[in-house]
Order: sequence, then structure tokens, then C-alpha cells
Amino acid sequence: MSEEIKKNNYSADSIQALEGMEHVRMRPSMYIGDVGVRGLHHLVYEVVDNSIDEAMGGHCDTISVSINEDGSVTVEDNGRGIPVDLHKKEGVSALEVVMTKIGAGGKFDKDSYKVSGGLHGVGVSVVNALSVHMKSTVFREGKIYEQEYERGKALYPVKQIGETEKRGTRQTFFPDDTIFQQTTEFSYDTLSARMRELSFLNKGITITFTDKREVDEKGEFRSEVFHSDEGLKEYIRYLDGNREPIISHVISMDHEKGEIPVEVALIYNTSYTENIFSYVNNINTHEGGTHLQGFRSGLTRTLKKYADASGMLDKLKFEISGDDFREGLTAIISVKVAEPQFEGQTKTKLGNREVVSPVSQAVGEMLENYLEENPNDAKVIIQKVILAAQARHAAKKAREMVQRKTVMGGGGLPGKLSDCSEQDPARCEVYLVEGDSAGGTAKQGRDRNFQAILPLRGKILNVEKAMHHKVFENEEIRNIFTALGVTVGTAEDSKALNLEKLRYHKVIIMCDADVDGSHISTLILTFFFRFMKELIEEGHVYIAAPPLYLVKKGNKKEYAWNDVQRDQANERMGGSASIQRYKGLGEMNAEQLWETTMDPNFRTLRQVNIESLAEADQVFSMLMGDEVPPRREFIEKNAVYANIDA
Ligand code: 0RA
Repeated sequence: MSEEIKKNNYSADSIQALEGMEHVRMRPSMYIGDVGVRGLHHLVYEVVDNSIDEAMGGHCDTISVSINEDGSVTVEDNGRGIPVDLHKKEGVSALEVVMTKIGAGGKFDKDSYKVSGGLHGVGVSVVNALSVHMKSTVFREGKIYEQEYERGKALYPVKQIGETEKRGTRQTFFPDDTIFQQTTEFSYDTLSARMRELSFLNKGITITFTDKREVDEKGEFRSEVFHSDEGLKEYIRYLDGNREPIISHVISMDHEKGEIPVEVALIYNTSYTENIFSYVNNINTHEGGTHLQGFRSGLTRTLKKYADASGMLDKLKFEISGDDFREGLTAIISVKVAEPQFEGQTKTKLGNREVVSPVSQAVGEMLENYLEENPNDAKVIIQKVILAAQARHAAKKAREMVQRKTVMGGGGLPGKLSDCSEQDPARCEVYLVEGDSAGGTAKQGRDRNFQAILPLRGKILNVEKAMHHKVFENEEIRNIFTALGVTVGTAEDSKALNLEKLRYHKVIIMCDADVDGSHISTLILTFFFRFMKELIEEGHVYIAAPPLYLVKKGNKKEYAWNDVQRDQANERMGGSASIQRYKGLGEMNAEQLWETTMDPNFRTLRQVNIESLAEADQVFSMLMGDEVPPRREFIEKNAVYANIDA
């Protein structure tokens, strides 16, 4: 915490004067990142982390998480129970210290992997400070103890309320809506995805997750049980369930080397994309870092050595690059580091140098063994690497073509783009519109000062199934690159994206509000996800929401985005209004399109952000891959962008 304080120019004195808990309430973002949807969900992760630590220490095996009927959350484990005896220095129970003193979090157990500096590991007291009400119940040494708090302040000393055979800790909290002003409503999908991820990352633990806010037709709560005996190996199978493997097993290992526990699992599939997810202390390190560096070097070194020895590269005319070893690779790396240094823009890049070599060595050993024992798979992998190298050369040529056109400036813009007159990208937006006819309407309806229109022809290429050079050769995709002013590839990294010349800070996907429309949105999003991830990560991508109905009676008219709104509008008009269902953007005239979907004062845009990259990857590969049954089931059950928090 001291680091953070220095950075933000708070003197130690002013903090003390404020008292830790008050400070958390005054500057919540310093502790949990933000006070939006993300920060809200971090409260749950923080409490669950404590139970996971207890499980990792070998003291418990079951954690249950529930969203209660009243919207609060309960996390319970069957661990040793937080101690309740008197804390000598503070003069109150240890439980009260843990719950009400900032930074008291992991003081009991020296040998747990607590994260300092990242978003997790700030301590359960932060959750308490940001909750209107919290209750801790401890089951320990035959007794039940309880203490309650309001906005972080204990309401009474810990009291014994009964006897029990149980052991464990139960925490229930109700987030403070004066802090989380945007919303205090927890998302089932977000929490469920995190619990699934945690169960893969911490094998052997059972995590049950239940939403008690509503019941289904059978009168039952929505509930899932997550448990993984094989950890990352199973995680890979889950992630790649919709892709076709080219080798017979998931390659994996789990061991401790030089104090740093390393777990790795990987597989090669028929796709052309690289999917590596890395974790430090259960936190997804989006920006990678030293563990990823170790993984890559171990992979490249070992495969290269094997390929060289096999003679398969003898007749090859091009150089093989690091990227080539990772085409069609899905991998997960999870390390536990006692004092992680997090760097990078979002503090999700591991900086500890001492991690590189143990990871590299572990990966090398694991692969060497596998290649030795599975010579057929080894051959398949090397063949894939060679193909990747060939394709990379072709892609480089295609990319250079795109680049040349982009660099030419004005004249290089796609003919179909109707540009805006404003020059400042921060104020410009571009609508990617399905079809030429809707494009025409949008062009008439827009405010040409700051809104540009790029019509896209029908279904754009499914990048999930196409080789890289095909992607760069595709005209619609080239138009998107050129219109946005985005280029790919630098001297160091052939896949790095250059967003510096981005011409619009809002990129808005506008499609029909029907199944075809969401399919097209998904194709475009998949393209962004695979080729311009940073564009999504930096919050530039939005989805427009055209209305579904026009409700009209006499000179009154209202638009509706769902059936409830439609019926309410009809009622407001005294019933028997005429209802037009828009089957597509094409049925709206320019004025209607402007009023409902393009006018910044009235439209609703859904910003696309990738909460969990691994989950998003799984969803995109399912939606865009070969396996039809899971896709159909998913589309029938969910909105297409269910896992892209919008
Ligand atoms: C330190 C010591 C002991 C228990 C815990 C921490 C503990 C903390 C949490 C947080 C959530 N669930 C928890 N379960 C246990 C007790 C040590 C002992 O009994 O000797």
C-alpha cells in the first residue's frame, strides 16, 4: 500500500489522520481499481481469495459462494476459521483486527502467496469498508462466533452465538451503493466465469456457486459446482473444446522448481491463432511478463532443438521465427510468486526476473519428455511450425500491401468510407454498418461533422477459420484497417498493433437486431478480438442498439427496445396503438435511425470490454469454430455477446 500512497502524493500523516478505513471509503479506486462493475465484482474475488488461500494451505477443500435473495453475497469455506482470540497489541479479537484494520489481511500466515500491489490481496477489511453491512461468522473449536459491521465499523465485539461441529468461515456483505453508484447488482456470468477459472487454477477444491435471487420453472436456484482434479489440463480441454486437436494429449506439468511453483499445460490445434493465458497467484496477467517470456523461450528452444535434430528443417528456404512455434497453440501458465512485482499499464505484467529461468527450464523438460515419448505428435507439431513459417511469409507480403495503402493517406481511404469532417480522433466515431442499403440510410441520417460510415458487405470473413494471409487479403478487412488508420507489425513484434494513428476513438458496430445481425456483429467482434485486441481493451469498440419496435397512435410515437417497453408504450397511448416491428435497419428511414441509434443524446451504446480473456476466447472459438451443436445451443440460450461485458 505504501507504494500506492507515494505514487498518489498522499503523505503518511494525512493517511493516519484519516484512518485506514476512512481512506478506503474516500479513495476506493486506489484499493479496488474502480467503483464500476469491475470493482464491485472484485469485492467477491477478494473474499474468495482468502478462502482459496486457506485451501491452498491444505486446510479446506470446499468453498461456497452465493448471491443472496437481497443482493448480498456470502462466501463460506470449511477451513480452520479466522481466529477470534484476543489480539494483544490491538486489544480486540483477531477477527476484528482482520475485518477492520487496513493491511491486517495476510499477517497470520507468512507462507501464503499474498499479492501486494495488484487488485487482489488488499484484505477483506477493504470489502468491509465498502459495504453498508457485513457479517462474519466463524465456526471454530466447537463454537460459533459472530460479528457485524456497518461501513467497516464493528457494531459489537465478537460474540459466541452457539455451538457447532462445523469448522470454517462465513462472510456476508452488502456493497455500499453510495460507493458503487453505477450498480450494486452482481452478474451471474461474471462471477460464474471467475469461479470456474479459480477451480481450474486450484485443482482439488470444490467451489459451488448459487444465485438465490430468482428461481427457475422447477423452483430451483441457478447453481453450478466447479471442481477440477486435473487443473490446467482440464482447463485446456475446456478452452479448446471447440477446436480440433492435432496431437493426442494435452501436454502438462505441475512442479516446484527453485521455490517457484510452476504449472503449465498446452495443446496444438488446427487453428492459426495463438492463445496463451498466463496467471500469477491466480490473477490473469493480461500483459504477460517474465513468466510468459520463460514459457516462450522454453518452447522455442526445445522445439527448435528437436526440429533441427530431426532433419525436417533441412530443405527449408526461410528462417523460422518464434511466432511460428505458437500458431495453433493454446497454453496456460500459472505461477505462484511470493512477492510479485506488477508492472504495465493495467498492472498485469509480471516483472520478477527470477521467474524466467525456472519457467523456461520446466517447460523445456516437459516438452522434451513429451516429444521423446510421442514421436508422431512431435512430427505433426514440427510440420505445423513449418507451415506457419510459410504462411507468415505470405502474410507479410499481404500486410505490406495493406500498409502501403494506409500510409498513402487521404487518397488511400476506402472508397466506401463516408468520412467525417472533424479531424480530432477523440471526437470522431465510425459506424461499421451491415450492408450497403443500411449504410446509405446511416449516411443520410448521421451528423457528418463527427460521424463516419463504413458499410460492410454482408458476412465478413470468419477469421477464426482463416489463415492469416487470407485475413489480410480480404477486402472488407483491409477496408476496416485502412479506415481506422491502424497498422500491424513492428520491427520487434510482427503482430503488434499500432493504434497511434487511430482515426476514430469510437468504433461502433451497427447491425440488424436479429439473428443474422448478431452473427455479423460476432464476426466483426471476432476479427477485433483476434487482430485488434488492444482496440477492445482500450475501450474503443461499441455496439449500437437499434430499437425493435415503433409504437404509434395518432401523432404520438415511441420506440421500444424490448417487449416490456413495447407494451408499456402501448398502454401509455391507451392501448390499441399500431406496432411496427423493425426487421432490420433497412426499415428505418434516416431520421428514425438518427433519433434512435445515432444521436449521442438518445442512443444507447454498449461498450465492449473483455472481462475474462480466457472465457471470451472460449466463446469466440465456439461461436465461430467448426462444432455446430454447442454453437446452436449457445445462440439459442444467450445473447451472442453474453460473455463480453457490455
Ligand atoms: C490464519 C490463521 C488461521 C486461520 C486463518 C488465517 C483463516 C483465514 C481465513 C479467511 C477466510 N477463511 C479463512 N480461514 C482461515 C487459524 C490458524 C489455526 O487455527 O491454527
